[in-house]
Amino acid sequence: MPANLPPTYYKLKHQHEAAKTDEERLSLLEEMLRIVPKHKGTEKVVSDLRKRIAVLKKGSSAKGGKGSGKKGYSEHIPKQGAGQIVMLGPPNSGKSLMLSNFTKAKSDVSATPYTTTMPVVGMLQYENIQFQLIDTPSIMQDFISPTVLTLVRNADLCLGVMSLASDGLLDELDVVLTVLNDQRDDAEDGKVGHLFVANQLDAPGASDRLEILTEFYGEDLQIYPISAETGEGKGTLLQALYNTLNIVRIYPKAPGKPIERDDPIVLPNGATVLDAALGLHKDFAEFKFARIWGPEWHDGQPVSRNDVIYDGDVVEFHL
Ligand SMILES: Nc1nc2c(ncn2[C@@H]2O[C@H](COP(=O)(O)OP(=O)(O)O)[C@@H](O)[C@H]2O)c(=O)[nH]1
Ligand SMILES: [Mg+2]
Repeated sequence: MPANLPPTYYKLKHQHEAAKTDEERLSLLEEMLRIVPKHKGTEKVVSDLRKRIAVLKKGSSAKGGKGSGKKGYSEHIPKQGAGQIVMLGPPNSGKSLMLSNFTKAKSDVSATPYTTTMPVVGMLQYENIQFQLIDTPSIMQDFISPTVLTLVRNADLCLGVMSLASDGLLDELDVVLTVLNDQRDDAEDGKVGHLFVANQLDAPGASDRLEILTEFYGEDLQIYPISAETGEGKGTLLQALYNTLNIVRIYPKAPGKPIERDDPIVLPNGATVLDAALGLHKDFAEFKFARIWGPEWHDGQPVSRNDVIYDGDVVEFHL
């Protein structure tokens, strides 16, 4: 019986085949298991995934604490979706609750500090695209795991997660800023963007602490007050994440077919018509001509391959 698996499943499967470490494999298998529709036709796939996950889990606990050789997560996590966003913050700021409440992934949430010991990946839906959101082990003054540093360096965007329930808020923010500044010096292109959330807006005393935070940092940092618990502020945050990632969504249109805006090609801001063609498929690189729709253009106007396209444009390629 055909399983009818969603395209994302095959994408993950492909990444799983290319994965270099058991940790990567495990997290991809877990993600596959999460997204597989559960019905009669997928029973075999599901049980196979469960078995493989069990085997990998056993393997990693058998390796124990010391273990020689390379351990997975000091390498980076393969990027998925429209941008990789790495959360960074002190213990108990609510990183794991954000991941659990804002994505389909689950990360252990607990009032016990340092509950999160490994990065956890989830997909964060924004309109018609998804960002990859990564929960990380908490950082503190004199210890940051090398894993977290690697993730920060490779991220498209870092999201500092602070807690409005904490009296140590300003000191904690100092630690996060130090890490971000150090990493920025090391990052290859020197510019990993960052935003902050002031989480736990629903906690007692939160608005007083937010006022203090804004007074000290409101001019220098982009700070978004949210509650991972109630979801307050989430919409504004998502919009800000999209803007800071500096990407555009382009909609391909087949000749003679109506314009549809459900399945965009995501490209960096400043991308050209040729980039959009390549984003669609490598065969489109040789297109004969292209027409475009959008506020910057006349409807259906011909464009050349080096023209820069804008967020929301619709492009029709003729081969
Ligand atoms: N009231 C409230 N509690 C929160 C919020 N976010 C996290 N918490 C609580 O804070 C504690 C730590 O959360 P967790 O996500 O594990 O923090 P992490 O260490 O940053 O991953 C847990 O008890 C959560 O339930 C929030 O927005 N509002
Ligand atoms: Mg956590």
